[in-house]
Amino acid sequence: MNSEFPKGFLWGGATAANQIEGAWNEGGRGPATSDFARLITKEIRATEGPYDVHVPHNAASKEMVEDMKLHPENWELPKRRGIDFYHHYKEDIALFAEMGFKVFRMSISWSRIFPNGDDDTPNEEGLQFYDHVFDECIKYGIEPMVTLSHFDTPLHLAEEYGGFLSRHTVDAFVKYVETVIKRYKGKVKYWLTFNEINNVLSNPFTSSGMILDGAPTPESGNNYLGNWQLKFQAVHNQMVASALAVKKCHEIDLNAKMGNMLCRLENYAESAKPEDQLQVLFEDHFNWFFTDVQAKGEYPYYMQRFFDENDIHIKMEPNDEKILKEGCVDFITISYYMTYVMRYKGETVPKPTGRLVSDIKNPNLKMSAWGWPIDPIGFRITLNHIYDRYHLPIFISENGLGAVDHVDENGYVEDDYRIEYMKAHIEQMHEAIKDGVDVFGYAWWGPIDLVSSGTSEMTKRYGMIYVDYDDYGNGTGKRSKKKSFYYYKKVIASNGADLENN
Ligand code: P53
Repeated sequence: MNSEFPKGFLWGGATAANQIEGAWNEGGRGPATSDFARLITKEIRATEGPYDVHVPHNAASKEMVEDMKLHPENWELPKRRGIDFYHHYKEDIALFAEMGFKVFRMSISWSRIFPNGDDDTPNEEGLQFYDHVFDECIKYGIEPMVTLSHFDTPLHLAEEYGGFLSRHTVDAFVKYVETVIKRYKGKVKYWLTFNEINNVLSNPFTSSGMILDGAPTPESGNNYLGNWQLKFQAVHNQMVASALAVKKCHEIDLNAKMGNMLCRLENYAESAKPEDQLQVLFEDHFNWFFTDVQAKGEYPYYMQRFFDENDIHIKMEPNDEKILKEGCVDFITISYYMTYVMRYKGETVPKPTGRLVSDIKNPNLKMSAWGWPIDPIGFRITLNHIYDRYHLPIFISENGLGAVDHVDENGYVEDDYRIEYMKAHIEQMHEAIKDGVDVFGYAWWGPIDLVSSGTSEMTKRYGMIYVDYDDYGNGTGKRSKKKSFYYYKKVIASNGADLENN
């Protein structure tokens, strides 16, 4: 038997409001960008290309959003439905408690609190909903960890201000943050600012509320994606918003802590050629950049040359550098799913790819059904790299496997593939802890099946709890336990000492 994990290790699971809640127009909630992210099925990917070049998941025009408002029947928009957590939260949290969760990572839907994002007063019904959710968690001794913004910018801010391209959105965000931290003081100890903040480079619409003037096609969507000037300006504004959120958090609640959230991309060189290794360095910079600013409070040296030679001019306000310095996060969180392979592109000065899944296959790794390479050892490597760089406590805010499940008539799924993935990653996380890395918790992504972020599919299931809905919202919504439910329960009960699948 292995030794145990550190005492008080926070085992649990992670979700996001836009992928579980549904009830998109109930309880006074206003529309958010996620309500306009269409279903991208396998068939669509086969004809139109990989999901991360798609509109309007990653980019949307005013015309497109208008059409979705006027003719919703022409579009399949699953995030509006989620898994109806809004009406099932008691049942779902009870199931998490049965697995022994110590932490539940979730997000607040900003437009449930401020329907337009920038209203004068908050929506009391929205505030009450999260009171109920947190109370339910606390009842079972589950610590809520709350993401303030997880890919669902209020639509009004996107349409009228271009989302985080505008400082108006920064001000609105800070007011929202102040409102929820005050309201939930004593209930919520762990906060995260922006989910996968680096995702603005790939999904500027859903994550930052950036909206196009002209009609996008997959092609112009890509051109837009290549507009680094706009994207790095939005990133800057989000960095400032994040720092201001940290400051507010510390002012309001001395017991609360605020973390970042980075989609961690660990890159390998395709060969031992120095040029390939140089490409790794370039890509690493575009990943570390976000956490360097959020954890060290200043722009890293390596960005200046990239900005200069690509004609990128970040507009800063007089106090911005001071704000960044004063708003460093208390802990680091990452999502970890896969690793990437780099081949030299012949550039002296790099350009970020803005892609979420590597084009170059790693022949040494198996892939998920969605083409995501599975790399548990990469997890240990990445944890060491992060700790070496920041020396801050680390929380795994996401790790998981999206797979096609075959459910039997009793709602049971024999998901050994998911158990194997989980086991291998927990083992490597344990190795990292033994290496000396300070990891204080682990949240499995999607402990209950939910709508995929990238493709809006239900078919891409992550859960240990099965939810009876298909991609089109057909089904009873009934919850049932998969084999992995019992496995994770055992892992938690033994504090990670018993990882056998039996
Ligand atoms: P889905 C791409 C690559 C890595 C992480 O993703 C990503 C994405 C976005 O598609 O996002 C995170 O649902 C994100 C979650 C998301 C999860 O990974 O596309 O924080 O909201 O659901 C898994 O399979």
